[in-house]
Amino acid sequence: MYPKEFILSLFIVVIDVISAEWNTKDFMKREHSLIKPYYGSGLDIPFWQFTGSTIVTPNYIRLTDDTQSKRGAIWNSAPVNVRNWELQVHFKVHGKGKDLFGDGFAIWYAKDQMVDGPVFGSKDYFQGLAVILDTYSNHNGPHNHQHPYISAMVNNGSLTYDHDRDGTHTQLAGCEAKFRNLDFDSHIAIRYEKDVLTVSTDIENKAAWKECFQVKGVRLPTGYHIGVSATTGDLSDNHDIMSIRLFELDLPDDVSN
Ligand SMILES: [Ca+2]
Repeated sequence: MYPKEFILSLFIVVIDVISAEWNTKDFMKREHSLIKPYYGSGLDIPFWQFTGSTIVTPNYIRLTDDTQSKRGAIWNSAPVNVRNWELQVHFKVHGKGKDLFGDGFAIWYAKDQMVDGPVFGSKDYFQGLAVILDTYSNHNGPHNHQHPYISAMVNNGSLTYDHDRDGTHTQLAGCEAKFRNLDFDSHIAIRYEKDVLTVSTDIENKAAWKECFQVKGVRLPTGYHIGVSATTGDLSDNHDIMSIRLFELDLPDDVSN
């Protein structure tokens, strides 16, 4: 007969293995992740650079505060050489505006980093992927979706992001998502697996991912950079990032004999 403690600890180990299964298959890449405490031993954040209005606090990184005409960004200095990945961003968009607020932020997987510009704080005619969390509708005509709105755009450097149309003519897909001024944590996951792009949110306080959209046949090279940028204009909001985690996906089919 086993002592009670042993059985209990065995039970806990089994529970741990089940709950940790996701983490043991997919590996968080420390050099592409940004988690607390942000600072290393010195004054630099290892692997990350920031620009513009960005400030780093112990608990969050504020890309813009709730004032007009700000641009801020944070970029991962290490190029991503992982073929299949999932990027999870814990964020908070909040401000005093009840009906008028903006402009939003963008999560990047792009060739150029640290280049200031008009697309939610980063450069236009970019090369790579932008997942845009747009809080303000610039569109004056009849609208087919509400804001806040999440969309994805892939660019080879030839396309411009058209704010007047909220990027609708260049987007791959999108979904409405009420992610602003929430009292609980909000997360977005961008999964890029075998040329399939899936964007999901966890913004309903359910600790579960809900698919926003999925697009097949998305071709992205390796070696680009992860970044997040935000902007305010006439309207404003705080755009805060709590964490960024990049996981390398361990796909069974990748194992070749
Ligand atoms: Ca907009």
